Amino acid sequence: MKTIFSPDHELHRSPGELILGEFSEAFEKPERAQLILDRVEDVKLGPVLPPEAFSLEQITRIHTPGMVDCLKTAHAEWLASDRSGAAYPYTWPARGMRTDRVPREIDGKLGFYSFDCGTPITATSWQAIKSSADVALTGAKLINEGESAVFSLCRPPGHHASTSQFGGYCFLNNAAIATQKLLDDGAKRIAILDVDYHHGNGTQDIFYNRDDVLFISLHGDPDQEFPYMLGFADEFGLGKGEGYNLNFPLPWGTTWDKWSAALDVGLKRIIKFSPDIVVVSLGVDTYKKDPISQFKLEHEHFSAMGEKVKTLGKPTLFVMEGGYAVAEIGINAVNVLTGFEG
Ligand code: Q9C
Ligand code: ZN
Repeated sequence: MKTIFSPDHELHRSPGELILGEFSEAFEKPERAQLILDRVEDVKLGPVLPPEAFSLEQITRIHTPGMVDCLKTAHAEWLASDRSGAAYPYTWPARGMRTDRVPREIDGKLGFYSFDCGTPITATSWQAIKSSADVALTGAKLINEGESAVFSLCRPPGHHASTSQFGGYCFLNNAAIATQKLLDDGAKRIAILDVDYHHGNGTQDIFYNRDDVLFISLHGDPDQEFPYMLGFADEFGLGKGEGYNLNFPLPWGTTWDKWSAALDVGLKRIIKFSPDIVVVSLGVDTYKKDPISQFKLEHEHFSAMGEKVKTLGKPTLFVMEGGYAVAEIGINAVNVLTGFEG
């Protein structure tokens, strides 16, 4: 399997995040991508290729121009307002407030286009964010050219980002952008399988009204876990999209037997949908030693996960999402890929 990777991911480095009431070291850090790449090379998964640079139009198929512009210019505006360090939002449009206009000042704008305070923008973040989307788009292009599976080693991750809000360490929704390209290039139906520990709220929201994209997510119950306000079992899609969204919220402590039973149900739904292509939002924060997560998957379960996805028999694009047990992130992520390859 080919891997798409860009060293530009290093240009995004969060100075820290607010956790348990304290400003602490960020979990989403550059070492993650490097260790996954090291493992790809160690097991000789296949060639590692750089991304192609795609036009911004491919990104604005999913995200609003205003949001994209904010990601690009926020840090310069931050500095121009006499700040230093990374740009952090701190206030958001609450119920009853105006969302029909974009605030003029940087603090208002950051709040308008985000939904949490854990996703700061540095001077060089945009280049990393754009490269991550290009990594996903290049993977999509290779699938279109006939590859049966590609690994887009994206960083920063994407599945929490919606059409117009970044958050949860995510800026652009790489999996959604790749999915739209696959459709634009001729696919009729795409299934997105999100196995990250956290609900892919951005991806769900982006495709919630559509029947050409089936979104399936297994994740920590939002009654217990981030993002708390989406990802429940009664969210089935709306309008044309009704029946094309399926969530499996699972409790803290979930082990492979329960997790894989839910996956089997999700896979059955995918088979019934008969997609042309499967996009996997590949987070490995379901691992038992993940520092911010509460599932109990072990190394071998990631291989078994890949084997199960393989049974779909569809061209498959793997898009890297979360996973914060950094020392073992390479083993877990690449086990899914080698499990898939058999
Ligand atoms: N106490 C992804 O995995 N905050 N994003 C967690 C923990 C946000 C995770 C706070 C977690 C976002 C792509
Ligand atoms: Zn996650």
